[in-house]
Amino acid sequence: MTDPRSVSEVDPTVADLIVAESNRQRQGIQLIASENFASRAVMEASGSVFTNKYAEGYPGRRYYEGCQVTDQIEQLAIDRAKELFSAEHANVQPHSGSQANMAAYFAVLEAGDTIMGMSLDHGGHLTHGSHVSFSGTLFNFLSYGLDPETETIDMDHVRQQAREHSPKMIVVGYSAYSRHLDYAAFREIADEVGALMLVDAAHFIGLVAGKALPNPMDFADIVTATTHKALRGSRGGLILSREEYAKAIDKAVFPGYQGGAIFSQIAGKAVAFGECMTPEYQEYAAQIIANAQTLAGTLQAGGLRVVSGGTDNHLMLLDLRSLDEELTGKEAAVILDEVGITLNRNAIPNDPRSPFVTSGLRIGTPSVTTCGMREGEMERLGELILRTLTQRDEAAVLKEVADGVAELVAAFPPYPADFPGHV
Ligand code: DSN
Repeated sequence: MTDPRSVSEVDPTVADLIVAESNRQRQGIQLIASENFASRAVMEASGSVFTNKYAEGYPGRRYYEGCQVTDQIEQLAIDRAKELFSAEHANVQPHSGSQANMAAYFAVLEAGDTIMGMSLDHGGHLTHGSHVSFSGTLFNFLSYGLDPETETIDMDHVRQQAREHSPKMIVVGYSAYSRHLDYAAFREIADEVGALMLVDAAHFIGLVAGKALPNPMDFADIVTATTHKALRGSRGGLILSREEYAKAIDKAVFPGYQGGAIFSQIAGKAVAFGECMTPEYQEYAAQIIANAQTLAGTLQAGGLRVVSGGTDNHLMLLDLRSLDEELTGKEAAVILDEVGITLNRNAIPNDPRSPFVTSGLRIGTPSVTTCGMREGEMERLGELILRTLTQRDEAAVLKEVADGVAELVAAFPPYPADFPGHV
């Protein structure tokens, strides 16, 4: 029999670290745009006995025996994903968003092919062609970005570049862009030049699931995503596609780029997809955007420039130079973390500073919305952020802000006090 003792009995060092992390998450305001608080049901499923099962292949076509139940959990996750996103095909095995992108690219392209994607420093993702990622070294990626005046995606440049270079694929999606994506225009350009259209919806797939944003599957050939951001599931990736790409995608995920899938995470994905089908989740998704818009408006009213002029989704990018030319993203993020507001520094478009320092901050509202915060709390939070940044040398002010943060988190905890892992 396996050791039946709990982690605190077997390994107090690890148990203490779990408690410390639980306390860190609960005792601060979590504003990292790619994070969330998963439900107890998601965590139970992703920490379940499915972690013990090896199963390469797909339901009904495995290379191992004993997959009767594993097949059911994977098929359930697939069926729910297809229903949720009106997709002809779903692959729930990718271990991460980056691996979902890698498998999707290699399912339909060859190394060296030309792809277009949004540049990392204008809000794209590492896997959209950055030279430090496999994407930029294995493919000929061409970048598009924002119009300097409007700070929205320069669709004229996208069209012109596509006509000039005839890419085989156009990648649409972001990790730090706050405006709507014009899927219809991207589709038209892709069709004109004979390119495939892939939407990397990792950041906003939860808002799509909650019907708060349009469904990219209505336009794209392939949609890649993660399941642990606004979607609030277990950690991992997802690929949705039209049926004609199904076989190639499945083959690229396994055996192309992964071995056995992680069935405990797939069980967590299945639970999360089920949660996303409820009216409560739809309300939650709409509230994420309402909260982001209120927070952005409060920060703008306080003199902080929001890149692109506002937000249509769950995130915003702040240009700190509008408050203080000397204030870097790194310094601002550290000071805010010290008063209990956790977010990440982020390059702003054409940032003169290095990616490690930056002139910007990125803020997202999925986690605070899970905690039940609404517009009133966003106004309060915006004031706390502004006070911290503008009066960062005044210890008494920072103490008041920390007290304000403590009041907010006490009123809006992510989990009940008796939640497993808490003490
Ligand atoms: N780049 C991560 C983020 O947006 O935080 C997600 O891959």
